[in-house]
Amino acid sequence: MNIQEKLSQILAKEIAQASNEEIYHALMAIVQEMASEKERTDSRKKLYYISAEFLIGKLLSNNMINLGIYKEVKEILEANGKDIAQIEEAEPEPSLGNGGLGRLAACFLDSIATLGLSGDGIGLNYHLGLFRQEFENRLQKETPNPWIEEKSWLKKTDVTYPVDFGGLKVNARMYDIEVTGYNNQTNKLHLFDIDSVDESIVGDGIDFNKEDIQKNLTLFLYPDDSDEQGRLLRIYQQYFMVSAGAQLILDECTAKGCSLYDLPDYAVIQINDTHPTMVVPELIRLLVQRGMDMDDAIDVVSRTCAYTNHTILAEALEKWPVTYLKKVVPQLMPIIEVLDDKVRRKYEDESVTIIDRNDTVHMAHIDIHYGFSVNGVAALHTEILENSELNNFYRIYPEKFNNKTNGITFRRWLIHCNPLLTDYIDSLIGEGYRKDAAELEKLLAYREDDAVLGKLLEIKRRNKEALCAYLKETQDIDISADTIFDIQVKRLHEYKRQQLNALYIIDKYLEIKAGKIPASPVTAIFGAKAAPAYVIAKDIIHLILCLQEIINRDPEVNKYLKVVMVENYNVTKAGKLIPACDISEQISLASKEASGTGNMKFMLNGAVTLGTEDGANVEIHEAVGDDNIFVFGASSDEVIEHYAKADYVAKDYYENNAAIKEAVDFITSDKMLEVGQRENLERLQKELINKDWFMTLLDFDSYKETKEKALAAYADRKAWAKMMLVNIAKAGFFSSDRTIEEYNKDIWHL
Ligand code: 26V
Repeated sequence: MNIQEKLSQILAKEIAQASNEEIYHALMAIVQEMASEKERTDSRKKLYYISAEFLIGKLLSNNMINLGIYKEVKEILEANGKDIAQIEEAEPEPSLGNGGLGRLAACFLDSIATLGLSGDGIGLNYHLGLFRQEFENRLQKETPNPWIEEKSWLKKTDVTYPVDFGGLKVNARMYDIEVTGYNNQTNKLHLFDIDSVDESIVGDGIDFNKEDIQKNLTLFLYPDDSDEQGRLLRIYQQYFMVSAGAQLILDECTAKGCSLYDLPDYAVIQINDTHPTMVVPELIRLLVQRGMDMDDAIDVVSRTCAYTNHTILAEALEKWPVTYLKKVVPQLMPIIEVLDDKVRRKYEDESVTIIDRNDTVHMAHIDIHYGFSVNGVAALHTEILENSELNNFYRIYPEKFNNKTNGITFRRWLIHCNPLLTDYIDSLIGEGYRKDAAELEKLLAYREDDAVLGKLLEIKRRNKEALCAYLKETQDIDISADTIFDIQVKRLHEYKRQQLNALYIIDKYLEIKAGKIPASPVTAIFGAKAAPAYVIAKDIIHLILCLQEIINRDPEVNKYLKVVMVENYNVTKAGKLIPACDISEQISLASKEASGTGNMKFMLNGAVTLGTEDGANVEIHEAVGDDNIFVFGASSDEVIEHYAKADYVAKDYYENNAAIKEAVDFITSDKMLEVGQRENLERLQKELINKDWFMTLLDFDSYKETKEKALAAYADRKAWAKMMLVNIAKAGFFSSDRTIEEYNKDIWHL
């Protein structure tokens, strides 16, 4: 039966007569059937990618692309008067991650399946994904974000495991989501859940009773950990995930005939940041329970587990008080104590212990001592781990440390989100780059080809027009594709410095008001969610929304400058914004952004980066060369030195730099207070003048100067198109297929 017949059969009516929801569900059924037919048979050794987050996003179109039926389905729908974009709207987005770390895990699953490797994901089945963001009075408001419908991608299994929290016993049930590879096999994402979760306990906004574990265990992604109950719930979630995961891993290995002593020949566990770290003591506990002696168990587990670090921000490195662990996972504490004791006997250095003098357990230290590999996610990041942040560990275990520069799946971030560019690339260099991303370099042959350059500009223009229409429809905002689209989309965090971009916008606004008319009109576009308890981050959102209000309605200014804050930025919106971008803002304080992956998505879609020498920007710079990127700001060495000497004083910049002073003062001007809240704006202003921990003012001049250069360069359309072309051509290195090949070659050995 062909797809058209199948579709009509499932719908039991004419396609033209069916609703978008009905078609979505019918296509889901077809995809699921095709995907299961390609289910992988396990090889002896298997990878388990264990992660608290898998930011998979909507799945329908991506699965259809990977199964090779997307175009056919699109045409069938068109022939019946249906638009595939409308069908996509019917799918709820599973936002099972916060940002980069979770999205990376999703890209990796796609690449693992595409490369035909034996590897599955293990995670949690959050009923409510990352909160939905709404703007009310120019402030962020959080509301629940459900995604599980009666028919969903989740397949309930009969696999269950008991999980014991000192006293409270629950039953973990496994749900599976099929992970299709591009022209290849199907792997699985295993998500654990309990049957008793109760969505009705959610009260106002995203409030809920954090103590009722039976009802809330997998209710929310990453619940707010600003209070003790929230932190305890995180430990419950983490242990639930790793205990069920560890039982699954041991079951699968023993089913393959593995003696538990040979575990490292059957399984490799990649620990995605420290959230799954308890898998180490839990596996040791289970092996001992099955008769192994403690030292052997520690040795076996240490040869099975590998750890990826995703941040050097101190506040993001997990440390749990012993009292918390004793309460939630009493059975693990004796094991953690043994692990600590072994370290203390071997090394005198207090900084490498697992339990410190304040009775706090450093989760990353467990991974480093009792895993066989430690990797950073970009060259600079790994270098900082080795030479400063984790130097004391690096000196003990230099052989464990390695770099794996992040990557993105081109199936979602080019083929799906930018069909115009994809088709055009296909017509120029064939489809080989889809499996071997390095082939994109063939595009360099067209560097001087006016027709090709003109076509790239035309495609960008059409994508910008599509974004204009989308923003008009969804947020009733009018912007023009004739302006430069300057985009910064990512989580809101002070180190990412959305506030630097905002200060530039204020400066520009003041210049226009003073009669200095810019040569090229700009639309500054933001998208960002702030953690619900992160006060300053929410103040920065407020600032941007106030600027949007003031600037967009000022007829003197809005001809040259507009500001748009996209509501509820998520994977789906990223897919609409990224193809329409001219200038990609990657302006974190050097040394703070471990890698960044948005930077790669923009580059692949022909945007030019305006960025600091941070994270993977450094490697993007190396790839495209000085002429095809705009780099500014203090270097990571300089920044690290400022922190070491504690010699950065924001107030000096504020007092001695007139442009900075005017921009910062404007935050609490009468104009701003007309539309904004005094409390938020004053707090933010004080923070910038008196603290500015992420050195916004330090880089203001250099940012402004470099951004002006980028805006001026845009005017020479042909030269700009060449820059676009080089960025696309050099993006091959940033395919997650390359990253996964490296993980496999150096760490997993599948
Ligand atoms: C976590 C937290 C949690 C508590 C409050 C503050 C805070 C700040 C940052 C984080 C980061 C968690 C780890 C993470 O998402 N890292 C990101 O991982 C990406 C994939 O490797 C990488 O591209 C990003 O640069 C990195 O920030």
